[in-house]
Amino acid sequence: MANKIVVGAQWGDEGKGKITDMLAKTADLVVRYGGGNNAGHTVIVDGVKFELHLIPSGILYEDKKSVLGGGVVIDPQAMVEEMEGLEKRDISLANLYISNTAHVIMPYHRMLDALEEKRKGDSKIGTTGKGIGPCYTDKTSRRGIRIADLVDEGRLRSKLKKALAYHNLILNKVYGVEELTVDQIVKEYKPYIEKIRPHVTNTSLLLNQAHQENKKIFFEGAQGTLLDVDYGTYPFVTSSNPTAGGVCTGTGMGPTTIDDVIGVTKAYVTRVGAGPFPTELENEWGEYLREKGHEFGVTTGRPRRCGWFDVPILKHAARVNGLTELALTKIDVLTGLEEIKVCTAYQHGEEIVNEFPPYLESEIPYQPIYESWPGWQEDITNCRTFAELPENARKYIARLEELIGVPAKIISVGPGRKEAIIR
Ligand code: 2SA
Ligand code: GDP
Ligand code: MG
Repeated sequence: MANKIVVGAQWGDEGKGKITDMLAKTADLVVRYGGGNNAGHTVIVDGVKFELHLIPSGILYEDKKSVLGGGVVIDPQAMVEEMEGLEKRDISLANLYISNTAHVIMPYHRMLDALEEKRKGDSKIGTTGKGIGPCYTDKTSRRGIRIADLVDEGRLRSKLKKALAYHNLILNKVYGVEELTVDQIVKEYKPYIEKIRPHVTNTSLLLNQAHQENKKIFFEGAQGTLLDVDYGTYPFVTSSNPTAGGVCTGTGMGPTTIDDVIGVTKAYVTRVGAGPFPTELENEWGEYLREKGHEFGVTTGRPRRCGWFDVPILKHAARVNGLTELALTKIDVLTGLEEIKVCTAYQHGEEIVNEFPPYLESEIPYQPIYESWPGWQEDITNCRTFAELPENARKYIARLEELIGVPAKIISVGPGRKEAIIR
């Protein structure tokens, strides 16, 4: 019984939701291990679209357990809105489990996210504004409030009092904003707490017991490798570890319990938010990919920046995640192009750089070195075997596999659950 991680190999939005949903059919549990409602995972089942933010994509299967691990940060209001939205669409929440050690996003986290971005001006990160960074900051500063505290009013009040002693100073003295009170927050969160309470449990225990019983567990990554706080384009990153390493700390499962790591990558690259992006196309080709690929944020609606495929990024992702296979998505978006470019290395002044540099901010730009491949004109969305793909699409995929050194075992040719080639 193989336990698998589905991890974003680029800057997020690679199609992790779709791939998780597709593979979840064979899993018993689907688990989120990091991030929060900054994520937006799209799943299309029989033409019906679901946009998930906090709840694992496995929720769309009634018989799978959906688990939010301790590494996730949970905004109670967003959580309840998502739960109610699913219930309205007749999706059962009976198999939803929430870790008692996950940290809670408080109103002051959302406020600080917005205030800090505004203060940074031109050097802002371009966050989703959901309070993710300030919540993880409180976690590591040992000021955080966890789900186990949230569901115990006495503990919640005492922890809030301590947290507000700090945050009101910042809100009031630094930003000139009115102070928050414990009563105000408790009153606001009370209805959400009651809805969440029945789902709260020790998810590390639940997962390890499931593993002992040979159940199959899928870990659904949020964001992507280059948004990882350690292995991404720091400081233009999120505040968690979306990489495979985050699974262990984010779920309480040991590394020896994991068998496969699937790196999800688009056949081109997108990024939403600020920060370096060597292959970005700020021209009609970038516009073409954005329009044809519908590249707009699922959580914020922001237009995504688009560019050509970047091999050094994928080699980096293969290394830091220990990828065993690739899921190559949105290859259908490239249909119709005469020429497709692939960045194989960067020119940095006089130097040729073959590996993704840990520090991209430089006076001297990293200029992509491209090789060009001829495109194809045939519609590929109905292809279900590799052999059915046009010759130029097969050559493009084979070249990417050769350059990255990891096989593309899943090739997604459309957004729907069935639109894929499995090799
Ligand atoms: P944050 O809010 O603190 O995590 O933002 C920090 C950086 O992380 C990026 N980030 C994302 N990038 C891609 N997709 C994400 N989810 C949404 C989606 C994004 C949206 O699925 O489309 O709707 O805009 C996501 N979440 C965080 C963010 O852009 C910052 O660069
Ligand atoms: P995630 O955050 O990694 O789950 O990805 P998002 O849902 O944010 O963005 C991926 C988008 O691409 C969604 O709109 C998906 O429905 C869509 N998508 C996924 N795979 C494919 C594919 O192979 N082809 C096309 N055309 N769209 C896809
Ligand atoms: Mg997304």
